[in-house]
Amino acid sequence: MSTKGAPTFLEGTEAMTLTRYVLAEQRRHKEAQGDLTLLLSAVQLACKVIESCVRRAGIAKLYGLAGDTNVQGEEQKRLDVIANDTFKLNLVASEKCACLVSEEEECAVVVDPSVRGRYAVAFDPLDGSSNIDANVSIGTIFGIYRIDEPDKLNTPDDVNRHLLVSGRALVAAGYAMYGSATNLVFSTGETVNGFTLDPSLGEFVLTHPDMKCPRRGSIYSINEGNCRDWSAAVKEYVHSIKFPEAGSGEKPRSLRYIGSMVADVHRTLLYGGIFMYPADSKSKQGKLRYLYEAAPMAFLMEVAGGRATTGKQDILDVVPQGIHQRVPVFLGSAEDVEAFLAVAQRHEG
Ligand code: AHM
Ligand code: MG
Repeated sequence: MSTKGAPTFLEGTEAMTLTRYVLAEQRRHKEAQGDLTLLLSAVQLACKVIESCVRRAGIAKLYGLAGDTNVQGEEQKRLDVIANDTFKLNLVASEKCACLVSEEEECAVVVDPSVRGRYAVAFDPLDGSSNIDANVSIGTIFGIYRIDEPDKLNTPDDVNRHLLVSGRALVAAGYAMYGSATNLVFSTGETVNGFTLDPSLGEFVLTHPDMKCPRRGSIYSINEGNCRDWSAAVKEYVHSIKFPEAGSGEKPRSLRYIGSMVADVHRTLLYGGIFMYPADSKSKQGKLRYLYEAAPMAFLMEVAGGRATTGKQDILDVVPQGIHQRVPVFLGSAEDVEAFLAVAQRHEG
């Protein structure tokens, strides 16, 4: 075959990398100033650094507790602390952030005016901490908001006014999953795209363009150990999918529960089904935090055609009262979430 006149590429360089993708998106939006592009580069780099620490954790003796507890009263693992510092340093260094909220920090971090940008990022630097030492998939979750008046972040009230807003204000959200491969899935609201880290290139390559959550799935995902404390609605719904009515043509669903939200949501996005972390009689608000767990995942799920609800309202419509607020979470295939909502609404009466 003649290659006369054709550009020559080194092997691998034709791939649509995350860097190229984000630049192409910036060019498509004529009004864009490139700030979000630079911020996403910082997120990408932070995820690569965290992935490298996760991969070497056993050898570099990074497993185990850091000896401290975070604002949720949970023991911090060494990797939790490393991931938090990595994310924070990279975001601040981008000079595109005005403030940050992290699962591992009690208060919002306001960036010094000399390097302050116009975005807020809420993140869980290493989600699924209980799985770290067992080498089970864990991840990083992030949500990005625009701050209209970054120079007016002077008091805690200013910070709350900008941060305690519904997930509908998200301009981008995503997660990295450190699993058998490392994925970075993100959206700026039009499509959800999944990238896989090619370790030989050190680049995230587009492997899952325009991800769509199937309308219906055959998997349910919930910590069944909490069933004693569930509401009557959750008990009834879970029973109904395990014991479908005779003659309905339905088969009992399969249970898959990893205990890392990132991994459970990633599978739900790909295969469909429903992921649930409900409120129960012991945890009245549920377990998952709004700004850096529930809202970013709900944003991705809705863009991918799925649904995400607290059981009473769409997760994206919740306006949190505090930066670490928890909410009940039911998300996944639209038809499965709607079947749960039908049961929940009947119980609400
Ligand atoms: P973490 O942020 O401290 O890791 O906690 C959140 C995690 C989620 O990844 C996961 O969905 C959930 O906690 C699992 O909780 P449980 O062990 O109660 O089932
Ligand atoms: Mg978490």
